[in-house]
Amino acid sequence: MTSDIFIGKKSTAAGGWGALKSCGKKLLESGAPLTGARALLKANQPDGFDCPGCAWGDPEHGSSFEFCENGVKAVSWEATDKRTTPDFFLTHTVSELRGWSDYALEQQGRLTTPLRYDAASDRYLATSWDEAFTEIAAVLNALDSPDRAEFYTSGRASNEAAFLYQLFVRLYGTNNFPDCSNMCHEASGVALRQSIGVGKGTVLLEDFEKADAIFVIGQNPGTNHPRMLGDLRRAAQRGAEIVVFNPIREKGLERFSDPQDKLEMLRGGSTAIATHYFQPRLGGDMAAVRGMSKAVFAADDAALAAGLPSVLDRHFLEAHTTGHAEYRAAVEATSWEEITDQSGLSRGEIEHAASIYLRSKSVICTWAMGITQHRHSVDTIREITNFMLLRGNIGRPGAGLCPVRGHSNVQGDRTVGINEKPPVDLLDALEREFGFSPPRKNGHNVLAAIGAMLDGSAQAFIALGGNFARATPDSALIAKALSGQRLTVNVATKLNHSHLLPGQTSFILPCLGRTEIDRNSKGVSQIVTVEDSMSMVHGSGGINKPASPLLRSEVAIVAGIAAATVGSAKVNWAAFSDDYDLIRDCMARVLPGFEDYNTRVRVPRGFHLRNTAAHREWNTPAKRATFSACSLPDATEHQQARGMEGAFVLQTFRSHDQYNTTIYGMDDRYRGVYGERQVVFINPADLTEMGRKSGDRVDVIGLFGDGVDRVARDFRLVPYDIPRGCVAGYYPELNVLVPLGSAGEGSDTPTSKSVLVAFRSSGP
Ligand SMILES: Nc1nc2c(c(=O)[nH]1)N[C@H]1C(S)=C(S)[C@@H](COP(=O)(O)OP(=O)(O)OC[C@H]3O[C@@H](n4cnc5c(=O)[nH]c(N)nc54)[C@H](O)[C@@H]3O)O[C@H]1N2
Ligand SMILES: Nc1nc2c(c(=O)[nH]1)N[C@H]1C(S)=C(S)[C@@H](COP(=O)(O)OP(=O)(O)OC[C@H]3O[C@@H](n4cnc5c(=O)[nH]c(N)nc54)[C@H](O)[C@@H]3O)O[C@H]1N2
Ligand SMILES: [Mo]
Repeated sequence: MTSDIFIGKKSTAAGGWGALKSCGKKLLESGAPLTGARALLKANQPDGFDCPGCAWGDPEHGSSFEFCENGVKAVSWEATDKRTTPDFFLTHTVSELRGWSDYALEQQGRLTTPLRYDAASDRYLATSWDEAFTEIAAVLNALDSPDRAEFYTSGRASNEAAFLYQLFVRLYGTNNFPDCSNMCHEASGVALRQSIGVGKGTVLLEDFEKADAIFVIGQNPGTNHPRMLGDLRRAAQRGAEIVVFNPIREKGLERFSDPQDKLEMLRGGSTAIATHYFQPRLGGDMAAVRGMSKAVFAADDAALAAGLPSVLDRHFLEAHTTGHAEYRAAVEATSWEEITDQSGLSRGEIEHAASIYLRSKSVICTWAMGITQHRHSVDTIREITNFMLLRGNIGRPGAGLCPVRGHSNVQGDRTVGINEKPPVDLLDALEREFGFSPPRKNGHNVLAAIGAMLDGSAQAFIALGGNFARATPDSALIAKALSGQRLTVNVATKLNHSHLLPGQTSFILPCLGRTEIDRNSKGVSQIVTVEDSMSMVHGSGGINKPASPLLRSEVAIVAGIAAATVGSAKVNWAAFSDDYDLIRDCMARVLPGFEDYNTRVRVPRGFHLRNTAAHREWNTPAKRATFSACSLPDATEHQQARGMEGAFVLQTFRSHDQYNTTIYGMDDRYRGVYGERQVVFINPADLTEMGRKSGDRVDVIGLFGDGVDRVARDFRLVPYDIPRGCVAGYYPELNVLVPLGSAGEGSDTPTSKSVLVAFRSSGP
């Protein structure tokens, strides 16, 4: 890697020719351009598969296909011709592979064969499915309590696989369901349930066609939800105001050329997305939103004093909410000094943002990880909800709350029962349908599971997808936790670092991806189902030939482990795995809103799961939308950093060339960084003040103050448009700095967007 070309030209607009060029390149690199291209035409189309890229909704009247550069990467990543065969494992020991990068491991291609770890040779060796299932069952059944096993889920698993998985685990006897959503949108679910009685967003895709203003807070859709840019672009073109809150100026939020718009592409044109761009400090959004509410209340006072109508939706507040007066008192008790210091925005900026809210009849607010991965995320999301309630912006067309989910089926997995705190109704329904007593005690989330693995109380770890070792905080401790297990099992499509920390008995079980044809014993191809961010549930059927004849579907693998472990007296696992319609028939009886499931997922675009709040029915204890009246956090990390010599607050985010822990390439085109991931974005004035310059190499040191040494070595400083005192760099390389002990209050989500750090020169 040459040392002086890593910062290059930033793209002038997201999408456009750069995106098309990148797509062609990805398809060619995948080694399967035809499979890839054919697959793309079927992504997010009624008779194709659900794109494994993100959870954004699909349009009602789609164009010939929903183009998306990062969808192309996700599809070609899976459709690659490369294979990680048993021969590969004969040539490389596990210790050697631990020294490889995330990128190099997944570059080896698709896993082809069930593998078992052989400690004597330190290698993974080919094994049979039967041996794997028998051994896994033997270890699970030898544990002295089912609560000693942890069952992780990553949000790509289909509804059918996830439903069978939770059924198996509950029959086995535990609710230990650490789930990727614990590290993702957990705070959204918790906060929304408290405020509006349902832990999901209230909008549909068509609401984006009707909104007068869309507030996009703490989210980078140009990279992580590119199809959302199309909806934002159409909204901007018809005059809706797009108001962005993001500490970093993200290219994808500024301008977008839609590769589906031939004229725009020919003219090299692009559409401005953000009409207003505010750059709060990290963790400053709750203060910013409170400031906007303060401005709204002031505008209301002024209107009433002038004999004009109230600017609040007083009828809605009266008929549908509780706690409004207490909230108003809390807002009035918060000074502008506190608000501006914590948000990092001026009073003028906040009042300007509030004026947009006030002149817009219908407002949508969307958010993602910039909001959910802080200590006070639950309070922040409740504050956003407060703000939206003031003018009745929930439960009518063109308005509402939209937490934009991450993994393509993370919302569905929760809906069908992957939940360490299961609702009583679900357990009762399982009991009725399958005739057993599910465990009633709450189980472990991600952080509790890690704690149990570290203190030895958990002894088995099974992962339905994902990359637990790299996605979680404090990477070094996680390595210890996983390798100390009696059993580790990873159901996966590609090799990753989690597989290289084997417990005493360890298996890698290779599965079909979503793009692949899944045939049953009669040769009939089966579909699975998924739920998107807008609660649309629809079918997904693969079209590519499986990467290896030995692969099994996630459903079949779960059924195999289950049959061997808990037997088939209560559940006919073999029948389920041979006919997913039978699983869906059970789901229809167990899950509310899933009636006629098999019929309704087969219509184009599927069906919508009814959202009570969207109909202004409030499932809260007060049976009303409930304001929260808490105070701002005492000191966010950026405020703490000010009192500490050389301290900064770091957020860990995604480059344009990665899918979580999967690294597609070394570039971050929209941010102008090429061929390098070990970078830290920093304000130029901070750089100068430290006596350093662009490209300097530094070690980043954690300042959590719990006595644990945390260092990320050899990172390069990149001057960037980011507030002073705030820095940013990529996940998962920086996860070594995220402390296990720092978690969201009420959500228990690692605080990946507010980590206290300092810099020192790196060694030679
Ligand atoms: N191509 C691609 N698509 C993906 C993924 C991927 O890795 N690659 N991951 C999927 C998953 S699982 C998820 S959860 C989503 C993630 O989607 P995002 O939430 O967009 O992901 P991040 O890259 O973490 O980006 C966080 C954004 O929030 C901003 N931010 C950080 N802290 C703050 C803050 O305190 N306040 C505000 N206002 N903004 C802040 C950052 O500057 C950044 O723009 O994307 C999903 N889709
Ligand atoms: N510091 C920091 N940490 C974070 C975050 C952050 O922003 N900053 N974000 C958090 C978030 S939002 C999330 S969602 C988590 C993600 O955590 P995970 O979901 O655990 O991680 P992924 O990187 O998505 O998992 C990638 C692996 O999944 C496997 N895989 C891919 N497709 C399939 C499939 O179809 N089936 C199966 N069985 N396996 C498959 C492949 O083997 C691949 O290596 O990370 C969290 N960690
Ligand atoms: Mo996520």
